[in-house]
Amino acid sequence: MKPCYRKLMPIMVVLGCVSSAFADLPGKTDGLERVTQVLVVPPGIPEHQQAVTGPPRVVQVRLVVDEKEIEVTPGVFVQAMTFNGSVPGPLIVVHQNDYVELTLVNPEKNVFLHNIDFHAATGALGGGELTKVSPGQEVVLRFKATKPGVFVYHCAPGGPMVPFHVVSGMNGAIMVLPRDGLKDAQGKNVSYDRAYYIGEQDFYLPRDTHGAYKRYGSVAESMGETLAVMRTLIPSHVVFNGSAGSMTGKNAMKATVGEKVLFIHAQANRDSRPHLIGGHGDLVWRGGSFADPPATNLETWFVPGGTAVAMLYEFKQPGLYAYVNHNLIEAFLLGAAAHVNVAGEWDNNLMEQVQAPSQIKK
Ligand SMILES: [Cu+2]
Repeated sequence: MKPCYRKLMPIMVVLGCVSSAFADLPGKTDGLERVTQVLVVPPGIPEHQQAVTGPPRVVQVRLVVDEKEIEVTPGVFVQAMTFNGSVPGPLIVVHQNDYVELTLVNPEKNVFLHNIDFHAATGALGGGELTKVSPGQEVVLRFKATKPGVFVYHCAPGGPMVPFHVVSGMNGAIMVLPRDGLKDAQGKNVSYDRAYYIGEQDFYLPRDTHGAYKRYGSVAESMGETLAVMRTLIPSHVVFNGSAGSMTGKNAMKATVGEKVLFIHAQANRDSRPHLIGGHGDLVWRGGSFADPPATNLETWFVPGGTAVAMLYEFKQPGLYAYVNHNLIEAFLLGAAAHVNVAGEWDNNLMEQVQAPSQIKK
């Protein structure tokens, strides 16, 4: 078991702890160790241990709401609402029975009221009831992460604002690891060498009378026409990590033959069906639950809307893999596709081009 995979994930920004931003707050957690988790931009995941010993800890995180414009595809923009400026919001990683202590900040520059509903939390609409912050306010919520698994979080301010904020980008995920780490289908310990976090986002961008996507000056200005497109249930874009191409070409994920890679796939609003072209879901924690044995050797796995799911695959061949939503229209026409560049030695036993394309023999 690797205590920390800082060395294995050079592309993922890892920073030290900054404890001064958080106060020691009173409550049931008196006496527990408090740590600050530095959140990173997806597909990166925060520095963490895969298994821990000792008592639960209080993990302090900070999410700042940022209402900002994002370029979904070249020249096409959405007035997005985000946690910490990215779509999806950053992944939080804790262990079962740790306490998550979130500071949610809604800066004065924003227009809307926001909050957060953690599917990993118990009570008060996942915390949504206790975290409503108007522009210029901040709030602190503490919850105990009792269920192991990967879970969605999202903004849920009420009424039509719930889907509007979610499909404007206000969603993310939290991974609650079992304290002794992940287990395979036989109950044996299994670890990962890398992990990537993929947030799938459906956008509903209005068009003008010529069919071109409209660009708005603010979220408020875009709201009426966006809600009208949302009511059709037909997304204009389905993308990974906020924009088409955010994880392809030079932005591809990386791995090496022999590495076990954990893919955490979240979709807060709509069903998805990830598939690794040329690979498999060696272990798939269906519904995101780490309390149940993982399914094995799946070709495609299901992510019900409002769920995060974890899949682990050990790469066996080098080359370029496509990681897609296997609704292939959504993958190839709407944007839900990523790449994994895998280094290593080719294994002719697993696959070989026996004869190159040539003229048909008569
Ligand atoms: Cu919101």
